[in-house]
Parts: sequence; structure tokens; C-alpha cells
Amino acid sequence: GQIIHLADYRPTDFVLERVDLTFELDPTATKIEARLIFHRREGTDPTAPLILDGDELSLSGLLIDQNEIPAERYDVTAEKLVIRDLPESTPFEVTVITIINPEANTQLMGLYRTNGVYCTQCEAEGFRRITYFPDRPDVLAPYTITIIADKAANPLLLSNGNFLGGGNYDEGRHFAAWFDPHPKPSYLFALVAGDLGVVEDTFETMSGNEVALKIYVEHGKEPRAAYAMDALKRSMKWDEERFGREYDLNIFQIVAVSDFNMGAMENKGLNVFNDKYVLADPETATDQDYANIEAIIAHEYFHNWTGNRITCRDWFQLCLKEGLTVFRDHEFSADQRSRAVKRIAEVRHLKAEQFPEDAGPLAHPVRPTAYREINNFYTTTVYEKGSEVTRMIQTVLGRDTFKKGMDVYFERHDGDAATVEDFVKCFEDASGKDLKQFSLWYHQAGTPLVSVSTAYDSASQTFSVSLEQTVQATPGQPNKEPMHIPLGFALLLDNGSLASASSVKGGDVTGEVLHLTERAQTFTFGGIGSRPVLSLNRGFSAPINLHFEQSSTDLLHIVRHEPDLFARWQALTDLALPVLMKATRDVRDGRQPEPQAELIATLLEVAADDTLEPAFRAQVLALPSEADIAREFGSNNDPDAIHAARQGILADIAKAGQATFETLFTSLVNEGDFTPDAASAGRRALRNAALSYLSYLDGGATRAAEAFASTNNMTDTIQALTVLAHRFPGQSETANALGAFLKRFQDNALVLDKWFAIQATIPGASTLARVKALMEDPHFVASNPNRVRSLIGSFTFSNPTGFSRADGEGYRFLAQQILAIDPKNPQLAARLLTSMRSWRSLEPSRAAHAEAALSEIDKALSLSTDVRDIVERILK
Ligand code: B3K
Ligand code: ZN
Repeated sequence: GQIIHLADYRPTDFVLERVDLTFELDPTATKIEARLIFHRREGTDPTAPLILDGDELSLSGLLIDQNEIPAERYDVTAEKLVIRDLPESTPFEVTVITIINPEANTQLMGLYRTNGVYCTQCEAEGFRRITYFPDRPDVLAPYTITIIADKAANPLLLSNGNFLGGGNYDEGRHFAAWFDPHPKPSYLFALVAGDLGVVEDTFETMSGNEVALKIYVEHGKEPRAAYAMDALKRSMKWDEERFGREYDLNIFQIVAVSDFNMGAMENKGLNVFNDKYVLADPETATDQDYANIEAIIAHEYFHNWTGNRITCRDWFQLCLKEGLTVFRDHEFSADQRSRAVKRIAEVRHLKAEQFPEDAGPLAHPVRPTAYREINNFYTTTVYEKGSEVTRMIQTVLGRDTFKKGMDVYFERHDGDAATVEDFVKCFEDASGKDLKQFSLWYHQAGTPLVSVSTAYDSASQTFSVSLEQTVQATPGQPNKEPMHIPLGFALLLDNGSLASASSVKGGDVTGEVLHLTERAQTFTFGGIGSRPVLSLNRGFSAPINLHFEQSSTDLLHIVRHEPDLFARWQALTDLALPVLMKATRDVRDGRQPEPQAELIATLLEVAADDTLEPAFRAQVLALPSEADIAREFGSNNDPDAIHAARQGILADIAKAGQATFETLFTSLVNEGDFTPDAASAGRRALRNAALSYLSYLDGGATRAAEAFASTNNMTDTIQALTVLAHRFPGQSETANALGAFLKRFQDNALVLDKWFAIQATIPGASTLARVKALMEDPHFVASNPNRVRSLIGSFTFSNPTGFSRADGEGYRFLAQQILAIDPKNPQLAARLLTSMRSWRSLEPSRAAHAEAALSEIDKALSLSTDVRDIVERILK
């Protein structure tokens, strides 16, 4: 694959007016007749040929206006169909007939079969695996779809839009026709056919239209779709209330399938979901599963406006729909749950996934300018940093003006394939502000580092804050411009109240936001009667690293007095990280780590504070992860030292807090039936955090085994099983519990995924052997992406001591797996390979092993473009 550049964008020579597709479904030879009406775009070369994309297609017919095209007027190659001598000014109809083999489609792109169900995935470039087509997001048309199939095997025939009608044919076949009036790009096309159960409901939109809601799942699993349906209705209501966006067809359908490369897909009116993000009940789903379902159902639904009604001009603009839609789903979840706890979880995720990407060889801007394989750009930078950039627009303009800008965007660009520049312009027009410097957030890769120092002068009653920003070089971007960084802040006084300055000099401050726009800038606040404590980047207003050597006294002041819970959590993290790093250095250098009375006392104070919500206390007790510590070091990492140091501190906390943890564990039992609401989930989280600490004390395994045996919901079951497996991997309690769990849930694929993941994340060098053995287990299904991710992905992404074992065997194992998976499913292989993205930050001997394993992959002769692209960028 060659490199595609944003600068080369130009519109197509032909305008597509209408699409009419007929599918004759067959497991190994499906026939597709595509009738496409085009006209030549005004002002383009009247001799230009029509160029259509294709991939692994067999062409069995080609006509213009119903007449066969003579062979000398067209060429077919592996990737293109080129047709010449087309009419200069009149519209014409091209008929393309192709034959494809859904059963043989292991890439899960285009039309494929999963558990006997026909299903499609077209984003980004899967439609070209169905028929020859201008397969790019700026070609929009209304679609009419006819599906013909065997009725007994496929009672259900679904596509986008509204149902037109259907009927029976001879030989046991039947057909259904669908029409989607909203012009859409091919990546939003979907077809599903098979035999599935359905859960139905209705929604009345704000202008009184009734929408039929249907969620299709495997027969027998209908009760497990109730929560997804509830989340869907709440999402539809929320988008009306918050953004004035109403649904626009008379039916909205979701299909859950078990083989899917990602989470879900927002096809117009017919979302296709990984069943992991649809199916839930108390017995089989954790609180995290419920939260994920709610967020992803909302995300895909919100795409109906941000993605579908307004789509992307080209794939460089991916963040236009993804970053914006993640922001919308974050806001939705924050409104449904606890805003502060949701924000903590978002920032944890951003720092764990996006910061390492931005600091390593795969760093790219939120709006990239070149790619080789677009599937490799569905990244946390495009999604999560893209969301943070949208959030910053709201922070810079204020919530009301942001809403006005969104209204302008929906009004101005409905029906368009738009760009990031179009989007930003709407906010400039709504606010009258120039967002040129702000837009660097879309164009400059890398996480800015802001260094802070403060000074208080009692004579002049001024408090000054000096800030300096730098952004490190990233691939292709050696030099960076200063960015506009909106920093939420508060000045906390001794008595816990907030100071309000009588004047500000040195820069722009609006409300509670300080705008850093220069490379170095000092803000001076006047009328401050006593030395305040600065709380900076409140709510994580900007996705940056802060270098601010705040005293532990000041941090403790924030922990106790900040009205903003997120800022309290941030301050606790800032207290804990240096302690964990110091302990890591001690372990590495063979010293005994010092006791950490102050940190431990503070954590226990928060843990026992019943005025704070349990979910927040659970987040605090989780401490920074091993990956957080590694990221903070940035280089020369030894995962074993990090693990040992962190375990030592956890054990110290457990000892000091035994009484507190006993109380939490016994008192936080939810009364009555299980409910997945945020408050109940928070109590479970805190109780399980206590259980985890208690495992460091005498009788820990017995207690965890008892907890495991007495749970009535999957959250508690998984937490107890994780404690057993991770803390006592070799003990009989663990073997018994793993065995009992397998026996009970062996018929439930999604629960089995958890069984594999727990074992794959057992710390230590011996887990590799366990992972290899589990690959031979009859329950391991190599063709199922969820299963591969749960075993191999959990191991490589979430088990630092197991994967990065000192002898490099973990990396060699991954290289073998990549080479085995790539020929069948390149997207899955490429995604797994990104678990190596931080290899250069390892200590030299592990880094050498990692490089050698990567070179093994690089040397392979027939890599997919997906893996080729990642391995070359990662090694560069
Ligand atoms: N838009 C899809 C992702 C498609 C990934 C293609 N490799 C799901 C989502 O972001 O909502
Ligand atoms: Zn999305």
C-alpha cells in the first residue's frame, strides 16, 4: 500500500445520484447486482474515466444503461475497475454484477458470516469487498436494497432505512426491500440476514414521530438485551434535550453478533454490535460491562447526527465524527452517572492509552495528514484526544456558546461531508473568537508539558503563576508552535474557601479558566490576602502533563478542601506517584523501600470518609497502576521492579488499614436484588477494593474464596476470582474457583472471555506458559476476535511482568501470534501489535529483545498493509 496524503484530496469526477443493490445471498457464492446512476461533475475533464474501487471481487457482468460494455472500454485490476468513453453530460446507469464468498471472509470486512448470520462491516473500506464502487466518504447517495435468500435459514432480511416490503419467491426463497432516503457514504451501508430473536420497543420523538426500536440477538438471549434497550431510549431522549437532535427514520435497529473486529458500527438505522456491548444480566455482566453497554449504545446512536447526517469529507477528518461523538457519549454518561467519577475514569483511560501513543513511535495528530492503512488510525488519539479537543472548545467558549456553535454546525452542514476546518469555523462564527492557535490541537501531535511555579508576595498581596509549555518532537514534526492551553484553576485559602482576585495581569483569564497561549507566561493575581494553594488543570481541562513540584502540604490541602472531586483525585495521584517511583528505584537498586506513613494515612482517611461517594473512594484506593508508574518514568523501565514496589506499598496500606477495610467489606453489602445503577456499582467497587487489600493479610485466600462462593452477581464474582488468581495463583482455592467458574459458564462466550483474561493477567514470568496452554484449551477459538483479545490481548496489553519478562519470550510469543493471525485477520493482528508501542521506554536488555522480535515480524515477506505499516513505524 502506498501513502495517501491529505494534500492530494480532490472531489470525484462523477457525482453518484442513486444506488440500487440486489443481493442473492448464498454462503459461498453471493451475487450482488449494483445499479449506480452517475453524472459527470460540472467543470471536470469530459474524457475522464470512471474509476471504481474493488477488493477480492469476481466481476461477472458490467453494463451501461442496460447494454453490455465491450471489453475494450474497461479494465479490471486487483483494486480498480476503470470504465472509459462515458457520456459527457447526461446521467447514465452502470450495472455491476459481482460474486463474493461470505463464508471465506475471515477479515470480517465486507459481507461475512458469523454463527450462521450474514453480516457486513464496511467502515472504513469494506464496501469495495461487496461491489465495485467509489468507496470514499464524500460520495453520498440514497440507497434502495433488495435482499433475496432462503427463507427457512434467513427469516430476517435487514438493511438501512425504512422497510419497503417483501414477499415469497419459489423454491423456499423470499425477499425484502429497504429504502434509505438519507444520502449516505458506502461505509454506512449494512446488511444482516439470518435467524435471530428480537426485543422490541418504541420511542416517541420530540416532534411526535413514533420510532420502532428493535434489538436482534441469538434466540434465547432476548432477556439479556433489556439493558441495551433502556440505554438506547435514554440516549435518544438525551440527544433531544442536550443537542436538539431528533431521530429521522421510522425504525432503528441493532444487531448483536459474536464475531466482530471492534466494539460496534453506526450504520444508518442499522447498527451492528459486538454482542459484548449489548448482552447483560446480573449473573453474567459486571458493572463495567453495564457502563460500557450504556456508553457504546449511546455512542453509535449519537453518530446518527455526528457521523451520518454530517459525515467526513475524507478519512483524514475521522476525528470530526469520532472525537466529537466520544465527547457526546462522555457527556451522556456523566449525566447518567457521577460526573466526577466518570471524569476520573476518562482521564485514567486517556493517560493509560493515549498518552503512551502520543509519546511513542505511533504518535500522530488528531487530524493526521498522511496514512498508509486507514484502519490503523482508529486510535485513542483520534477518539479520546479528539474528544478532549472538543471538550476544550467548550471550555474556551463556555457551555452556552459551545451549544450555539453546535447548532450552527448542524444547521450549516446537515447532509455534507465536512472537514475539521468547517467544524472549527462554526465555533468561530458563533463566538466571534479566532480559533487559529487553538486549532493546533488538531495538527500538532504530542502531549504538551506545562511547567509551573508560583510565588506569593504578602506586601503587594499578589500571587503569581509562571507557566512554560513545551511539546516534544513527534514523528514528522520536529518543531512545535506554542498552543492555546485552557487551564481550569482555583486558588484555595486556608479555611478551604476560594480566593477571588481583584485583578489579573499577564494573560487572559475567563471565569475559572486561565488561558496559556505563549511559550512562557506569568499570570499575576491581585488582592490576595494570604498565600493560596493553586489547584491547576481542574477537571483535566487540558490533556497535558503538568510539572509542578507542589509540596505534600499543599497537595493534602487540595485533597481535603477542593470542592472539585476530580482535582482531589488528581492531588492524591500526585502524592502517590513520587512515592511509588521512589520505591521502584529502591527495589531496583536493592534497597529496602521506606515506610510511607503520610500517604497511607491520607488514603485511609479518604477510604473511611463516608461523606465521599463510594465510587470515588474506590478510584482513590486503586492507586496509580504499574503502567502509570512506567509512563511517569518514561525510560529505562523495569516492570518487575515496578510491580514489586507497588505490591509492597499495597501490603503496607493493607496492614495499616485492616480495621477500615474489614468495616468496608462487611458494611457495604447491597440490600435486595441486584441493580446496575451507579450508586450500587460504587458500593460494590469500594467493597471489592477492600477485599483486594484484605488479601494481603492473614487468611486472604480463604476470605477471597468465601467471597467467591457467596456472590449473587458477576461483578463480585469476577473481583473475588481476580484476587484469588492474581494474588494466589498456585493455591488450591484458585484452581477450585477457576474450575467452578468454567463449569458454570462454559456455554457463555462472553463470560468465558473473562475467565481467559483473568488468567492472562496473572503477574509474573510463568503466565506465558499458562497462556500457551490456554491456547490449546478446547474453549479457545482462534477465529473469534473477542477470544483472541481476551487471552492474547489481555496478556500483551495488561500484563507488564508477564509479557515483558526479562528473557524476551513474551515478545517472541507475540511475534509468532502476529504472523499467525495476520493472514486471516490483519486488523486484529495490527491492533495486537500496538501493544509494543512503548518498547523503547524499557530498560536496555528488554528493549533489545523487543526490537529483535519486531524485526522478526518486519522480515516476513507477505505481511498485510495493516501490520506492515505498524511494524515499520514502531521500529523507526
Ligand atoms: N465507526 C466505527 C469504527 C470503525 C472502525 C473501522 N476499522 C465504530 C465507532 O467508532 O463508533
Ligand atoms: Zn464512533
